[in-house]
Amino acid sequence: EVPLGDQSVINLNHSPYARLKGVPVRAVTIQDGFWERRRKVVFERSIPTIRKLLEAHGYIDNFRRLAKHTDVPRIGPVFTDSDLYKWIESVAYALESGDYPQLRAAADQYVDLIVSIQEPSGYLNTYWQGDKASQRLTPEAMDWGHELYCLGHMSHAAVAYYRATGNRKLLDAAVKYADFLVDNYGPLKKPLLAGHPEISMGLIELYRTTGDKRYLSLAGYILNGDPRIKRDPDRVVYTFSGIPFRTRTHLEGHAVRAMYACSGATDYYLETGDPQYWRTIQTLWDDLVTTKMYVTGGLGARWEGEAIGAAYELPNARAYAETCAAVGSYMWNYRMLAATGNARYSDLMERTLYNAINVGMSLNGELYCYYNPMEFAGKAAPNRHSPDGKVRNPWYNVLCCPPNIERTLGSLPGYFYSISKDGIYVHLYDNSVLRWHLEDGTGLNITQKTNYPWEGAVDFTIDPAEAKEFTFYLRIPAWSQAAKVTVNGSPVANVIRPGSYLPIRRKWEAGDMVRLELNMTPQLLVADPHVEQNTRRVAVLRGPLIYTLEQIDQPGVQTLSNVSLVIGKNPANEFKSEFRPGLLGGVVVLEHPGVESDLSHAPSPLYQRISTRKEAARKQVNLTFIPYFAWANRAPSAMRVWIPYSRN
Ligand code: FUB
Ligand code: ZN
Repeated sequence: EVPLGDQSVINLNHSPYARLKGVPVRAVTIQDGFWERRRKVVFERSIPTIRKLLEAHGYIDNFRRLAKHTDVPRIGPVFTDSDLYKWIESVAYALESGDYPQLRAAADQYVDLIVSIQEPSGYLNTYWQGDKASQRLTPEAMDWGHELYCLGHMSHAAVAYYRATGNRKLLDAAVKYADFLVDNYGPLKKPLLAGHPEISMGLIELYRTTGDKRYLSLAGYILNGDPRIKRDPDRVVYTFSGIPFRTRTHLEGHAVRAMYACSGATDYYLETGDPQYWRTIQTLWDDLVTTKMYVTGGLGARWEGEAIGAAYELPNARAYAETCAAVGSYMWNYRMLAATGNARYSDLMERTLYNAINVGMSLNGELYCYYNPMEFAGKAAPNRHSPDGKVRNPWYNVLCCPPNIERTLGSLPGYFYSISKDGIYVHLYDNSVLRWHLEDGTGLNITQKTNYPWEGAVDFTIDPAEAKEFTFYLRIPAWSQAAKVTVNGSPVANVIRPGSYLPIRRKWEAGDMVRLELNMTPQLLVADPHVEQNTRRVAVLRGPLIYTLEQIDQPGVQTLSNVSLVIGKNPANEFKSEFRPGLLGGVVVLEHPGVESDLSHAPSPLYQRISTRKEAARKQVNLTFIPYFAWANRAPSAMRVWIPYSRN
């Protein structure tokens, strides 16, 4: 049995540079509400169906063929082992929140299968064992072969499964594999290279779990790159590895790789306090939020190379915005939050979680987005993710995204609170009960009652085991102007600053009540003028949710792309918000007046003098916005996040 205190998503209990420590995933019970409904879908539909599909597509047989020494060919891309590892990690988190005997039995079996193919040396990888053994862990293979990437995911699964169940078979296997690397690779031995830098996060969590510092050193060595391996400059960009991490000045290359590298580097900082790492990480974070991020929190502008793209290159229809990149950003921001206690990171986590990650799984939990456009024409051309151009699909040969969503939503209770030296931080709002304790061991329960994110009021009951002075840090999201906070009915004396944690320090007694009221007035967002596609366009935000127009909700509109919003002096007040229980599982929709231009007249010249152009006829329309995460859950329909506007 792993001590409960060590069962957080990442165990920062002994991390010297972590200002905030996690709470165990098991310490928070999320109750019926927004996230519990999504998580039920994950546990009851998504995880079981992905298991069936992993079986049906032969990804588990890749292990069985080695276990049974058969000649059947290996199936799928080089990194399919990681899909099973992420699936096991998701099951581990499900087990932190409930009993899922079938999932547990299946995961136990898969763990036995996995460890059964481990070589005596410790090496374990279905692609590189057998006939390819002689080519593995060479600089060429490590560049694209995902050997270390798979070990990284194996480590996460192993640690999570060990924490959730006490079963350490997979952990022992991950340790054996890591030991093999430590014994044979590194500064004075053979060189290593991470073609996908997931490995550093995995090794550091292995260090946190075992206390073996060699894994931390190995992670640092990999983050530094080994100068003995000469790299093609393009690959240095694409893989976000192979040169010292601390020399990076901007985000570039493959978006998921960059986010995993930044997460691993922040883990390294949390353990070592290396100031050069900290400077680099901050520079890269600023680069993300000032020039390279979609309004949903997603990132990765380009289909080519699944790449981040240049500053302000944020196309709407062509957005790639892989779901995994959003998951990577969420993980990175959680680590930044732990290092600083700064609400700008938890604000971004919230934005990313509700929008860029949440959109990745359909409402029924069986279809997934790999790429996440901000605009959609109603149908897409066949593409590498879908032969019929569908945005949501049950299966992808490159299956990275679905289990990434599963493990994130599975582990969600672990992200609600953090413990600091002087009290407790609350990051996320939803119906829930925390049963944990302060740093000095004083028992503390906190209950949240809310209808968030549809309504902005959250009621907390604070129940310390004995009357105790400590600080309750309440996140005031940057999107909420004029938030109100009361304690036992009286307004707090502090100035309430959006985008910060409100520290409420007092002697708390059992039954104390805190009420947070956030301002849910819809807001219109504009983009930096350098984002050319969004010139004279607005996006709609209400609470943590980005909204969008789907053609299917606009009966009076002929063509969604001809629509614009007509905004007055105080645009926010012109929205009508309404909860529709029967729509998309129950969502607040926003209605706003707009116009549709009639551009259906006979073709006009491609170019003409402005004086000869006829103004298109315009008709008034009522526009209905739905939350972005819920789009593409009905019949195929055009969609738009950024809407042109005119002033009335
Ligand atoms: O390379 C492994 C995963 O597959 C990446 O993280 C995804 O972007 C996809 O390419
Ligand atoms: Zn992915």
